[in-house]
Amino acid sequence: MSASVTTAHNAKRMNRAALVRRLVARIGEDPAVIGGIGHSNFDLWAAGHRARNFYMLGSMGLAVPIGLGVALAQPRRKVFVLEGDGSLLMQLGCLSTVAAQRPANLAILLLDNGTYQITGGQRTPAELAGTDLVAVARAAGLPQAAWAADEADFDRLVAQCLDTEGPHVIGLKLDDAPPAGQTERDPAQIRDRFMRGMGAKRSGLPG
Ligand SMILES: Cc1ncc(C[n+]2csc(CCOP(=O)(O)OP(=O)(O)O)c2C)c(N)n1
Repeated sequence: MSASVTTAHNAKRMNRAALVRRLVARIGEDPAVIGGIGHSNFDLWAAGHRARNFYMLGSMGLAVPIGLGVALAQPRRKVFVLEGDGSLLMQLGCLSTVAAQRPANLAILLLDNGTYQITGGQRTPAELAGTDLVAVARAAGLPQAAWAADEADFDRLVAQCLDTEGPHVIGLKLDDAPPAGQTERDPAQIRDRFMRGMGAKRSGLPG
C-alpha cells in the first residue's frame, strides 16, 4: 500500500478482469455480486459463474439501485456492486439514496476506466472534467469511500468490506484492456438463477 493519500490521480491503473477474479476468490460463496452494464458484468461472468451473481443488461446505472434493494432485503448477507464510471454518472443520485438508507452490508466497487468502453471508448464527462467520483461519493454522505492504491490495497479494502459495517465504496482506476469474456445474454435465466441463489425462489417450482 502506498504511504501517500490515494487520489483519483495517483491510484494505479489496474486490470478489471484480474481485480474481479481477486474479489471472487476472496469473498467466498455467500455474498451477492451485482455486475453493471458495460464490461463490469462481462468480467464478473468471466471470473466464473456464482449462484449469487446478477448480471445487469440493458440499462445503465441500475447496478447500485439493484444492489441497494438486495442489501435491504437480506441485511445479513454482504452485497458487492460492480458499476462502471459511465453507468454511475447516469444515476449519480443513487449515492445519496444509499447514504440515506445506510445499508451496512453494501459495498460499491466503482470500475473507473474513464470511458464508455463498451460503446467505443468515448471519454466520460467526469474524465474530461477531472471529477473525482470517490470524492463525490464522500460528499454524497458516504464517508467510507476510498480509491485503491494498487492490488494489495484493493485486497485490504475488500477485507474491510467483509469485516466492518458499511456502506463502503472502493474506487478502482482501470487500464483500457478489453474484458475477458462475454456474459450469456438470457435475462429470464439470469433473474431466475439469482432468485434461486438468494433463496427467494425455490428450485423446481414454476413462476
Ligand atoms: C440509459 C442508457 N444509455 C445508453 C446506453 C448504451 N450503453 C450501454 S453500455 C454503455 C457504456 C457503459 O459505460 P461504463 O458504465 O463506464 O462501462 P464500460 O463500458 O466502460 O465498461 C452505453 C453508453 C444504455 N444501455 N442505456
